[in-house]
Amino acid sequence: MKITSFEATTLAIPEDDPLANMPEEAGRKRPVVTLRLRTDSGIEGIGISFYGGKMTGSLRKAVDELAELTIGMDPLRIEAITAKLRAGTGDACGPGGIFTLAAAAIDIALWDIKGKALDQPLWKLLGGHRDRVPTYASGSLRRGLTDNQAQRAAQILVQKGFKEMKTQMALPGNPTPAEEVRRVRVVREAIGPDIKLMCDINQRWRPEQAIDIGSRIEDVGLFWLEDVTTADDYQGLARVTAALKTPIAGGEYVYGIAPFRQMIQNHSVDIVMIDIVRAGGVTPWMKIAGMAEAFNLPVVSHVMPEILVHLIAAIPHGLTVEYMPWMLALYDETPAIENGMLVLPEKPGLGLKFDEKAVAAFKVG
Ligand code: SMN
Ligand code: MG
Repeated sequence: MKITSFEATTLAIPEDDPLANMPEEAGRKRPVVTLRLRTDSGIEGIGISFYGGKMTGSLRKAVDELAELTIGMDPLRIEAITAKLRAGTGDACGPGGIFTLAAAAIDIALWDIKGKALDQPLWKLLGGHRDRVPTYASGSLRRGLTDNQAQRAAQILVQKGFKEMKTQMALPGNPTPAEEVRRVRVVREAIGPDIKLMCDINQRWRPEQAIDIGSRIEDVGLFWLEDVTTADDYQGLARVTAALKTPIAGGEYVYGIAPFRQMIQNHSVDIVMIDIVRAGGVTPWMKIAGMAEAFNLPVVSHVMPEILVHLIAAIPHGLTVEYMPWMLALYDETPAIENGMLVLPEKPGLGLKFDEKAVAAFKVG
């Protein structure tokens, strides 16, 4: 089989909140680059990338330039293609940054092709550990909400059947530790003791602040506290992880494979969160997951549940899938949630098809 052509598209997807209907800012849009990789066998693989922000034009250009290099290659030889992409950039544009974000779109599309060529869903190709995985509602219980709004949103998520959900601290303004603590307690009270509750700090605290506030809320029983300080302060993270009983999660901001070695060897986190786009695709994501397994650490996903559900289901130490609904509108069908669990698709590859009407409506380039 050979790759014959590709088509990249730049989209702007509305930033709505389909889970609790409390969007942060009406009308705001999130830029995304999608990729279709076509082969001489008629099989087409789909990939996606984002985090380009105001540099999305550059990301799109990088996807176009890297995809061009794959023309004529066998899509089943994913490592050979990755090596060509790296060599093609003179090893000068990675591992962090746009090269990795763009390479992720290609790697994802290649795995979609492989699944379709072998007529197997991706989660089975990668290990097939489970056919259902826990999932948690994300994106709704944001730090910008008032206590009342957060309470209402949390109750809506419980009513919708979610058994796990994530909120945020590091509230806007200059909150006192007591105000931070109050917010997470408000959310816990709204959902009761049996719902798993995670809390994301998005790198906004100092390590000392994380230890102070984290120790005041041990009784809230958080399932994890996420990105408590700067993502590459591996020693600072390790101090927080050692000081708190609450498990510390991190890794979504880390690019490529090698920095995870520092994160894991330094005991910076109890739970390894791997972002598929910043990792560089399915292939590096699985390698990082293997590293975590060797250190007896569970792995969790970051955004794009429609894709990440495959990876968490594939491995024996996958903990839960972040149900961040940002991109669901792009596809004609996405995995169902039954009894708080995501159900793995039986269709080959990613099991996803772009909804052509949605793509046309969001297309900006
Ligand atoms: C998050 C950060 C950036 C983009 C999407 C989501 C957040 C999360 O940290 O973990 O959901
Ligand atoms: Mg996060």
